[in-house]
Amino acid sequence: MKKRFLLLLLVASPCLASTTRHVGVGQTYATLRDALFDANVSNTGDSIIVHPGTYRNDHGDITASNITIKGLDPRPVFDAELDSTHIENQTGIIVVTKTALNITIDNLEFTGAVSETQNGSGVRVVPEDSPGWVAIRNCYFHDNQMHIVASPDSLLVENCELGRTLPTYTDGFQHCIYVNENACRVFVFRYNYAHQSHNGHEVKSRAQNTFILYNRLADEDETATYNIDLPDCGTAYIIGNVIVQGVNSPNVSLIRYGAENGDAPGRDFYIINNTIVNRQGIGTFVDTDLSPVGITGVSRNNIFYGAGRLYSDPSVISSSNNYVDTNLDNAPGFLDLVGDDYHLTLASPVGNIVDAGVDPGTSVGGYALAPTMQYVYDVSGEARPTGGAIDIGAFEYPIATAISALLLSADADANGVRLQWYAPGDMIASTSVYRRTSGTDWVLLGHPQADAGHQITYEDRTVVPGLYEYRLAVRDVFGAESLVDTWVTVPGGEGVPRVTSLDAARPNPFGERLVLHYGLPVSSHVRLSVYDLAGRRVATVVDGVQPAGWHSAAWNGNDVAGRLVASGMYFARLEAAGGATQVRKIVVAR
Ligand SMILES: [Ca+2]
Ligand SMILES: [Ca+2]
Repeated sequence: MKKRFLLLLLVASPCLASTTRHVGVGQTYATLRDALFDANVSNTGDSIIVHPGTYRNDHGDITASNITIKGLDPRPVFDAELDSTHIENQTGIIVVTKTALNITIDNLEFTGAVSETQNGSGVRVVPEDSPGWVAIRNCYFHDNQMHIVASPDSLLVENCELGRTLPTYTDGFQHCIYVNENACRVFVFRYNYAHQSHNGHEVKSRAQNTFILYNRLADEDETATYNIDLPDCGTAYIIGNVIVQGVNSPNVSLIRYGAENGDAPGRDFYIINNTIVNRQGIGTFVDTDLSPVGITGVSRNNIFYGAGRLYSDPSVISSSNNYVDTNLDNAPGFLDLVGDDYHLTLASPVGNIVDAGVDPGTSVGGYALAPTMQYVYDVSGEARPTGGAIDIGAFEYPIATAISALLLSADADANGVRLQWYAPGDMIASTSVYRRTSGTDWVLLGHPQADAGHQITYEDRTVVPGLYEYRLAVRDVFGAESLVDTWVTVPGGEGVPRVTSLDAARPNPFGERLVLHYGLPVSSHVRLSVYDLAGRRVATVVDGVQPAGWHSAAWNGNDVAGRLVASGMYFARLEAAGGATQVRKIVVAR
């Protein structure tokens, strides 16, 4: 008995290992359908790698659990070719059935899904009261009748674009995503760009708990009805989104809660730190008409931009610290209204939007409502920067990624000065070059443009021999500024000064580091020292033979023993050949 049992174990164990199956031209499987068939039969939690390419009329059901389908870049395209015979059972290109738990679909494009029932979907998760989860990430859906119809126990959709949905022959309601049963306990939708739903909603959810976090939901030119529809009530978190109602929306509400019944158990919703834009000029931002009694809403730290009623029933909503601008006059100082980019800028009012938010507190269920992330165009997210108090709206100002310019080179000869900087990024709004001397204030010289390699070059031919400081100021589109300062010595005609000279110290007073510039007409032994008011030498900065020309040397404020000297007045003294001596006053201030 023992022996036979061991043998069985040996035979059975290799089959328990999960298999990685490759789909594509020249791979083991030509179609996803065939790979799924084998993965379903082996039922060992397989991974299916889809190689780049366009897969026409290739669709399949997932019946086994723990399956991962991942596309390699560039993202593979599944095209159902707008043919209703190309979709199994009139449902979706990928169908997750009731027996398939814990499924991941990653980095695929879905298009052309149509069916006679008008619910042809990119991904369909058959609604069933079973305990599994489904994760859909990094996918691109467009030109399907529906993009995602799904009600697993838990559903995560992140970093996806859900574009235009298709008109149907009855001109039905075609949603970007529809969580169609309240058997779904948790639905998380984050870092997505859902737009142009034809007659439908960008997000429709009957889930018990819906989390719509850090997305962009925009009607654009389509006839989308609601940006967000939560017909069964439930607990809903709408945090950090850009929500835009377009001019062609036939139903002039943006967020709709409880329109049908109260089948989902929760009765509370939270609208926090969104930027909500109404291009219609009429309508209702948050519509709770027809909702059952006992609902409560919280609305905080939102920007409501455009005319319209804020709430159909203000009595059910606790509303505070929202910014309302009905005029479409860009009083909030948005970055790019045409491009639907509602980042704040230097023009955004401090105290009304910037630093004007409040801690939104927690939900009835104890969920912290303050945004921790923010949306990144088009399908990403990032940690929300912290700058003073929280700002109102979906974005914190300024963004964390201000342009940082670097000096590449500074060359000077008798003809002038040539400076080159590097300023990475595509968000440069302006560049300015300034110049000053020790005795003059900044003078604007010009606005050189960055070249394609992000390099900025400026030549100054208006200088006479001497010492100059140049400043490059790069301002980004958010109003943040990066400064690069540099000192340049312009030599005389021979490149050699006529007399021994020690320029005024800079900066002066100084705290950490002082730069002394001096010129030698001939090669000589040089001693550059620092003395206190009592005439004691406290430091020797230079002591050696140096060639003719312009030189600079730095003093870090340490005495001969390496200790920081006390604040106060000192003298720099330059001694060179022929008894030439120059003295300059220094002030140390720490
Ligand atoms: Ca609407
Ligand atoms: Ca702030």
